[in-house]
Amino acid sequence: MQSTVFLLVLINVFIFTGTIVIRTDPQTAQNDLDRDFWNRDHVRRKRYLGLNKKFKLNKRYQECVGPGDAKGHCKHLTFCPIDVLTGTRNTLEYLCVIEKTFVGVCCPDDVALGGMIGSQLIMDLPAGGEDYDIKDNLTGCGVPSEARAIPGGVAPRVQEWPWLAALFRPQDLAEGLEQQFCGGAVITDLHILTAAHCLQGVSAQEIRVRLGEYDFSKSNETRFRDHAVAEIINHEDFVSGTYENDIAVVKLTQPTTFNSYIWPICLPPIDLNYENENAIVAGWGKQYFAGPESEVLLQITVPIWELSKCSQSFLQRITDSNICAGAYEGGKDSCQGDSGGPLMYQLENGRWVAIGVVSWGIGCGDKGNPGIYTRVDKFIPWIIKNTIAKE
Ligand code: 4AZ
Repeated sequence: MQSTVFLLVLINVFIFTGTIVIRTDPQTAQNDLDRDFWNRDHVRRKRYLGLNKKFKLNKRYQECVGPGDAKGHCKHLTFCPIDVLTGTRNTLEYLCVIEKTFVGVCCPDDVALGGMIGSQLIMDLPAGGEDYDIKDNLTGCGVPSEARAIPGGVAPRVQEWPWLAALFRPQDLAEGLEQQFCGGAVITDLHILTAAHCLQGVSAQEIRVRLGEYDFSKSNETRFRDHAVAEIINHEDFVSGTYENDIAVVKLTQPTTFNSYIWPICLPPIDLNYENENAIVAGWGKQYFAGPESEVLLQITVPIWELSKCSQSFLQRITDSNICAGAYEGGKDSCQGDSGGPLMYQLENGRWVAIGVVSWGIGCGDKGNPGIYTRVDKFIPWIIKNTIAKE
């Protein structure tokens, strides 16, 4: 993370090199009201976050045989792109029961994947359609912990980034080498969104994912959790020469538990235009090109460039699957080690969405060279296929 101003204040709100890094007192989460909140069913037991009681996941349940003897899975009717029940003689044959609660239909697999469009796909995720409901702001993805605090409870005073994940090699930590090699973003309790270039030639066994971390130098902080990795899923069309399709999912061996320090970010709505808007990037990466990494999570606000201006600035190909962001005057940018971390944008309803994944750049913070990010909304079908549709 690179920026230009210098250390100013250090009273629970830390300002590092122009990067405002905000930290909450761990004790604020310990009060009774907070505990009561975290113990409620919707927080502790839900794997994916639905924001209201009627929430249905666009998920494949048990295997079944659909119309035309096609292999399929039981799904909620609304998420099956063809109406299985019309034009079918024996309608009852294709009904199925979902988790002893709902009646679903046996949706043929090829239709369910090939035919899905953005708005249907997005329903699969914590960020799904109804989930953007502004009225229901106590639960769900992308809500910073201060907004999740219950009325009357002691809210953490400052914002933090509970979806920030750090990818590291345990061996490196033991040897006191740089603490982490890439960032990532929690999108479900089992899945971390990151960059494919971070994981080239890396095996699941050799890395861990640290969640809930803030300051690597403080080993007595108990809020972080280290997770082993079950699977690394790199985008199959990632091109190492050009960094096209620089996106990956890391699947944890065990689901994490959401709390004040670990919480998922939303995936973005499809096709929003972010040009000339501000976003925030956060990470433990280098503070300037070839400089030291930061032990403390840093963040910086960066304007999003018009794509046409951005592609004029680079000889390399910038596509509409990229977002470019960085201060026009230079000095504010992501840097080595921030890769894989999210470019975060706050929707009008207050939810944070991961609109980009830190991918590459020429140097860090150089005037005229913004940071290049993978544009997440272009990969929603891929993310779904490789996360919740896979289970
Ligand atoms: C890197 O090497 C890297 N300035 C990441 C981001 C940027 C440059 C390099 C953007 O991981």
